[in-house]
Amino acid sequence: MERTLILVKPDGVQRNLMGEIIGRFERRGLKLIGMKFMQMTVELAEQHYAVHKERPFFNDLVAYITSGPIVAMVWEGNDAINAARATIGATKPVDASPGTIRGDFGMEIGRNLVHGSDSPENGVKEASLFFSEDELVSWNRDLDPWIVE
Ligand code: IDP
Ligand code: MG
Repeated sequence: MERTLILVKPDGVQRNLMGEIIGRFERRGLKLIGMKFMQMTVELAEQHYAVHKERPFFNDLVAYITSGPIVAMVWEGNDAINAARATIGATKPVDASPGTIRGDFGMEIGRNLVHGSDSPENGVKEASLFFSEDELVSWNRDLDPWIVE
């Protein structure tokens, strides 16, 4: 079972797309195990995006992700990483397929609405950066036999 950290970035919140974006993961069949509405600090943003520290866009990225509140979530499932990234679409919204979140709602790479972890290891690591283990909920979903074989 994989975990992925999903963020509705500040543009998603400001554009009233929270429900729309969350609904896509929910309808896909991923299982929500943690959620919070929060303001990221610069410290957390720098930790979360540490791999991009040397990139020219790093400062803009930190400014963007801390520019307003976000929704942080952990979703669980078999192949949760790939499923979530397919639902999110390509990093550059103009290259993202219609039907994906970025392909349906985005225009620019610096306003691409949503974050999803890129590997199972990073899913676990990023989830623990935003959530303590006791903030994650283990629960039985009655629909599971209709979603998971
Ligand atoms: P991802 O979000 O699809 O995993 P990454 O390459 O991990 O994409 O980049 C992290 C975030 O950094 C992107 O979602 C985007 O917000 C921002 N970003 C990536 N490349 C650029 C760029 O060339 N210019 C501005 N922002 C960028
Ligand atoms: Mg990434």
